[in-house]
Amino acid sequence: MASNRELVDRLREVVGPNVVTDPEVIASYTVDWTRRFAGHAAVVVRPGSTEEVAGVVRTCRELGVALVPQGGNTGLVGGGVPLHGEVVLALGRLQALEPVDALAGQATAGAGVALTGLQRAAGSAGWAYGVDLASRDSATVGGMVATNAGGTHVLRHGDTRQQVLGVEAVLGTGSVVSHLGGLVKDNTGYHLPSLLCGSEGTLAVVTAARLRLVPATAFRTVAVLAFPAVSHAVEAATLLRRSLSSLEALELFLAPGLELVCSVTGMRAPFADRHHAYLLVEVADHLDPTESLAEATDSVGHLAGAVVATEPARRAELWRYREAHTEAVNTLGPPHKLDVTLPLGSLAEFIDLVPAVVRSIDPAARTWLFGHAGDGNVHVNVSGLAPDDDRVDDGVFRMVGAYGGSISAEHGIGTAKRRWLHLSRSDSEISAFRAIKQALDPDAVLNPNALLPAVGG
Ligand code: 2HG
Ligand code: ZN
Repeated sequence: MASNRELVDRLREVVGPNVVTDPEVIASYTVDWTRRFAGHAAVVVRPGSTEEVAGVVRTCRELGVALVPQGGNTGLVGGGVPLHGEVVLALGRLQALEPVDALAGQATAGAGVALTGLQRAAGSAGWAYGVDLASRDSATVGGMVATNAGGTHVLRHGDTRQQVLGVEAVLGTGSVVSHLGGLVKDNTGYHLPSLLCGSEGTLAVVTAARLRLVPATAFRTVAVLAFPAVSHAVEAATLLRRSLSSLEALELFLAPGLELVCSVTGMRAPFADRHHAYLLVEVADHLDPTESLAEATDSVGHLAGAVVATEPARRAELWRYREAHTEAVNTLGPPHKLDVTLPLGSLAEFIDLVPAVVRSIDPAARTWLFGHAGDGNVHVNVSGLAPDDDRVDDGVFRMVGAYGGSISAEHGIGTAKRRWLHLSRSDSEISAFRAIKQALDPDAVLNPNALLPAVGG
């Protein structure tokens, strides 16, 4: 094992002054956004090109030092922080954003480009990017590919995997794979972009991606619908999916979460009365979809109230009721975030039952539920637990498994869920994962604490 001095000197040969050793600067790279996952590092390295990333990976491999790739550090499962003193490979300097290929409707973006930067570039070329999420100002292209980020528009455009036509990446061996031509039809063997999407930095470091863009729409309308029960909101979501081709988002939140958001942000509640469940509906189209949204909403059963917004500032306000859940829950201390998917037929039952299951494990814990109703994806946030107390995580994941759901819908496995991977993946799938890891990262240089369960653990 190399000494720290040797490591720093060797990394400086690759990236010059972009090796950070100042503990105060390093501190922001070693803890995740929720503060649940904190580690330590002696070195943060900030390469400025794919070649430099390759040099860093080769150097670390040679010296037997592990790396944790990090984008905007917006991950929620502890997959991007150095839990055991790994070198942090910070990719924020990979800012290249080529002019949008307006003819193809595609963009090539460096790993460090923030989602808002990509969205702006697409918009100024008359296109849009199909993925959107609340952490858009900090989340980066590399991190979104590595975690196969989902977000609020999966219903219409799919997750990140469905946007990625090609990637450039550095494998754990240090060799560079690059396939950024953007051909839509290209059946020439294994599809590495699909494999690397969601691989959480365990197989390769993504340095750039070729992304498909989607049509930009001129009109957008947002409504928040109120219901007496979660099952009514889920039924409404299905009806709206069936009747509205302009549907872009279907988001769920509940009364306690809305009240917390209002008390943290100072916003007024959207309705004078308290309702149990709320569905945020967004439609977008080339022609104004407001009328068709109103018609579809008319046939929704058990509707207890509706507010509608077409004007951008009011639309943003309605979105804030839903998107501010994350920051509001964070004010209660580091939360446990259990991002799960249920088969739609069980979603309402699960949401109704899970707070009591959590309370039965820890009476002091509080459960906050919100998510993406159209995808069956609910974010079970639990406050009032010690960061390393995972009894509630265990109980909820087992419940999800029993319903035939997934223990990770869109945030990944990271370190938080690796010991429960077997609830969603069979032994032979996990063995196949290990064989792929062994082939692309034979010396386990890349993100050793994420995704795959510890051997014997
Ligand atoms: C969202 O849908 C994000 O807002 C974050 O996926 C979810 O904070 C969370 O648990
Ligand atoms: Zn989400």
